[in-house]
Amino acid sequence: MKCPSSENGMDRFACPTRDELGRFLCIDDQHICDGYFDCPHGEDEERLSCMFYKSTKAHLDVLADYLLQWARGQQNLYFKQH
Ligand SMILES: [Ca+2]
Repeated sequence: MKCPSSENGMDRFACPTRDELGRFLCIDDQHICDGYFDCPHGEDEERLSCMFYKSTKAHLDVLADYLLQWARGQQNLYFKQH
């Protein structure tokens, strides 16, 4: 089950279970772990997967910051040398 991206290009995720009509629901990235049940059984607010999701996201943010700083450092080095 693959969800199409939303209009603004954000990733969307399919809930692991179907709703009462047998449909798979797609929810936006931002609706995961936002405190509201968006999946039929509230899987998007599952405590363990939220912990995993949040920590993964936090790690990615740290990594992105690091890469940004590294890239800036490389740029500074480049400008100093030339
Ligand atoms: Ca939610």
